[in-house]
Amino acid sequence: MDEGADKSSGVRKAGYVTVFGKPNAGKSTLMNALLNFNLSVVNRKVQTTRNRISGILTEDNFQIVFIDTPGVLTPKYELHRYMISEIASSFEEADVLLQIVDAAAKDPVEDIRFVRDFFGENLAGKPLVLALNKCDLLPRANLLPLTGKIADEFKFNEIVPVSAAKGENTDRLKKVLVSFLPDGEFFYEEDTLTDKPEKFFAAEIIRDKILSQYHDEIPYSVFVHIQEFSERSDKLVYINAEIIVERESQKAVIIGKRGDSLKKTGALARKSLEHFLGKKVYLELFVKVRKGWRNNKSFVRENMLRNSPS
Ligand SMILES: Nc1nc2c(ncn2[C@@H]2O[C@H](COP(=O)(O)OP(=O)(O)OP(=O)(O)O)[C@@H](O)[C@H]2O)c(=O)[nH]1
Ligand SMILES: [Mg+2]
Repeated sequence: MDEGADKSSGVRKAGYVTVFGKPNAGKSTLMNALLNFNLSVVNRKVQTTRNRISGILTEDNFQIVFIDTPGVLTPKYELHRYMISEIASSFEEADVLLQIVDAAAKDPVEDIRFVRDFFGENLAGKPLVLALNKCDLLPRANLLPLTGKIADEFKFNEIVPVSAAKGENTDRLKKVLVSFLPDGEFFYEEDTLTDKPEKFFAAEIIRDKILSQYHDEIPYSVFVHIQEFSERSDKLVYINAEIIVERESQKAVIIGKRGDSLKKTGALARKSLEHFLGKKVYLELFVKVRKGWRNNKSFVRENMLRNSPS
């Protein structure tokens, strides 16, 4: 098998790889591991990723444009329908499909089936690779029987066991993906990491702090809108963001007594933003209520797209 691009011939390979699977399977962790950069937000909670997010990996003779996607779920809200449409559109542009499953989940075979059935025909006609993730949590003796069972039930071009969190076997996965890339010129400059603007990641980083700080409905009910993102100098960025929630009671929780909770969110977010942007950040946060926004089609379409062009 031809593994990787042939250096001596100078032939370049380039293509899009869509990473998809159930919520919390480790899609964002895996993309970050392959990029060697924490680009996409990772969180213990499900439904962390809501948009498709490109992460570009360029090495000597190949360029992979990874598309991290939201977890596949039965949609209950307009927001979910938007998330599903993001996954579907990233299948269209994909050259290789990379399904990922949590190997340590209760029933990984059922999880694979759920996603395969959900998209059916959309998955046909392209190389389909399975990353069997979280192998660090799986007793060694269980790996072979599980791989065998999956290979019996489904058609995959390759099944690669990995631990995205520990970076185990991700080099092997990368080689497999490169072997399926078409020959072609690079899409982006070699030092490009993503096609999403910094402003998008700023909103994600702020939302991540809220996901980690709160439980129940709040993580799912929060939308972060960046009102202003301006470089005040080459060392300082000013960010003004609105945290939008669905109910007054959620607003009160996010603000907290004397604004303590919001201050904590702000301090944590500022630290991560400074790390991500490599600059000092002056951050202002405001909390607003937009009743039931998750089920408001025009709000979802308008704001998800406005936050996340491309
Ligand atoms: N032990 C272990 N944990 C992992 C591994 N990969 C991811 N995780 C953890 O699984 C959780 C979910 O990871 P994410 O990368 O956010 O999962 P996702 O599939 O992008 O989730 P959504 O965006 O919500 O669909 C996080 O707590 C990760 O740290 C792994 O290989 N081993
Ligand atoms: Mg994710």
